[in-house]
Amino acid sequence: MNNQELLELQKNACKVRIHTIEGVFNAKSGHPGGSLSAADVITYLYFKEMNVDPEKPKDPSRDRFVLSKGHCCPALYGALALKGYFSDDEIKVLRHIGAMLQGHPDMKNTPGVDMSSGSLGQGVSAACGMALAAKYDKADYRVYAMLGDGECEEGQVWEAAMFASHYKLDNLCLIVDFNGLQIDGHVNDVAGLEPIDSKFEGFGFEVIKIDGNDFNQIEAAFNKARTIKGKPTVIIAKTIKGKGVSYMENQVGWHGKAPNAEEYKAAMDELNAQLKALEA
Ligand SMILES: Cc1ncc(C[n+]2csc(CCOP(=O)(O)OP(=O)(O)O)c2C)c(N)n1
Ligand SMILES: [Mg+2]
Repeated sequence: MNNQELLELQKNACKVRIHTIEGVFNAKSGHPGGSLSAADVITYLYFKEMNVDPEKPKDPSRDRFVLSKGHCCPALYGALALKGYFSDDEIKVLRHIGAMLQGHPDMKNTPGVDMSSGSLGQGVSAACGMALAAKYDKADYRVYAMLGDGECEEGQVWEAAMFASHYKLDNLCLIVDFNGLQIDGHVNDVAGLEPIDSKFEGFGFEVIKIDGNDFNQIEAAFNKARTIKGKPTVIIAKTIKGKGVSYMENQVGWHGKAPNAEEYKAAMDELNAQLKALEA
């Protein structure tokens, strides 16, 4: 990608992070850490990779995205708002009673959300079903699903992985947001996944490992994934949990906690400074 494209993606990712903090602060609850780690990949999907149109959120030919780690919806909502699926005002009432944007994605009420999720492990199975449906329909849309590394401790993920390679779902691309942390601590201390690449290879996947906070690597990975035929692809995206808000980075305590007023100001000051530097 050229420098201008890179800059636009970086600005959008920064805006997605600002929406994330804004939403979680106003909700007084939610999951900032894994939303911030995933913001770059989600931004890339909506602003470069996927064939989607906010004017036609149900277009049968659109690419699909399933946020299997549904608790990280503040980043998804941020990207959808930025893309024009709904107004920014919705972000400010995230998780409020009666509001459209709830604590986990709801496909029935939120334009742009292709699958309800939040029960870890289930979204990836739904994504497999969507990819198989595309094969039956001879449709050429692609299906993307993002999982957490902690989520990969769920047995259902591996059942879905087996299914995806059995049915040669080369229209399916999984992304593991490998930030090293889950709810209770380090993934390695809870139930380690390594070597995750040979595990997925053993399950019949093409495996691509990248720095998931680097847009050039993200682009190369998605471009390669589109060339893989006869098997599904997984992108292992090494990321930093809390990325962009320095006091949240790599801190397990920011998995599922809202910042207080002082912390909110510090986070917004930092992200707004990043945005200003990109806009300069
Ligand atoms: C089936 C299920 N069990 C438990 C939870 C509670 N839970 C929410 S987030 C989380 C940890 C997820 O860690 P990870 O997948 O690494 O997410 P990230 O680091 O990206 O936030 C857990 C256990 C859940 N949502 N679903
Ligand atoms: Mg994690």
